[in-house]
Amino acid sequence: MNDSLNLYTHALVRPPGASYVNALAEQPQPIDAALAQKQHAEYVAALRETGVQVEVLAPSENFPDACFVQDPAMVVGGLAILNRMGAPSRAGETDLLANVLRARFETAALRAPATLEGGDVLNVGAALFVGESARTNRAGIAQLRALCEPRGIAVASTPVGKFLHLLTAVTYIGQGIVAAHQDMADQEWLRGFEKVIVPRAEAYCANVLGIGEYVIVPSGFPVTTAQIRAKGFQVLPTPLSEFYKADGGASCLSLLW
Ligand code: CIR
Repeated sequence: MNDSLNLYTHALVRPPGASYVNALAEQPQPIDAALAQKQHAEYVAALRETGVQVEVLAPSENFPDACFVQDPAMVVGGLAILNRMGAPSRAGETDLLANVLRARFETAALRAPATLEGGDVLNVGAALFVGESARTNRAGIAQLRALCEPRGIAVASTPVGKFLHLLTAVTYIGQGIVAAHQDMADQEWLRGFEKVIVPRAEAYCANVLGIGEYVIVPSGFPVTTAQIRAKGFQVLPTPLSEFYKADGGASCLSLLW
């Protein structure tokens, strides 16, 4: 089993704009855009505390969900992959990131009929586990596999069931340890991992962001936070209530490499 840390050095982020109040949400509730912007700034401060270099992109008013930069593109094995979003309202977000990534990386774009969002990709270093979800289809997973396997990165897939994305329910915090929602933790494909089991009452805290020895977690989830701390990680609790309202968590707000 892989026991490495998530050794990222760079993060791209995009603060929410005023249009963020119209973000997609499974159970919509009023969003405070100004508070979301303040929380995003605190999140950027937490990212900087981990030591990564953070590039802050301009907010997008045309795409209310564009702060969730994890979804439209990702960097794997030195290749920037331009995803094809499963949510129609988010389709244009990939183009917003394409030039930023083309300036730095070789790029490859997924093609129709593929759909794949970065929130469905659990990166554990030498392998990716990809969720088959309402946003990510089999063609997307097959195209991702064709790009990754020649680069020595294995791609396995798993259904995400009731969750929006795979990372809604399970995230890799490093050293062979995942944070896994209690309803996901028994899955066969997670057998080789040590687990922080996230109780249903703290479900939002299954989506955490491990960077080196640090883990950014949403504030307000003491049971999960204590378990992660007990594994020896430096925990950075960060208020994310306004992102919770739009089904986005700590990992969704960064595109890392
Ligand atoms: C959406 O429904 O697409 C956004 N409101 C939330 C995206 C969260 N992203 C993620 O889990 N990677």
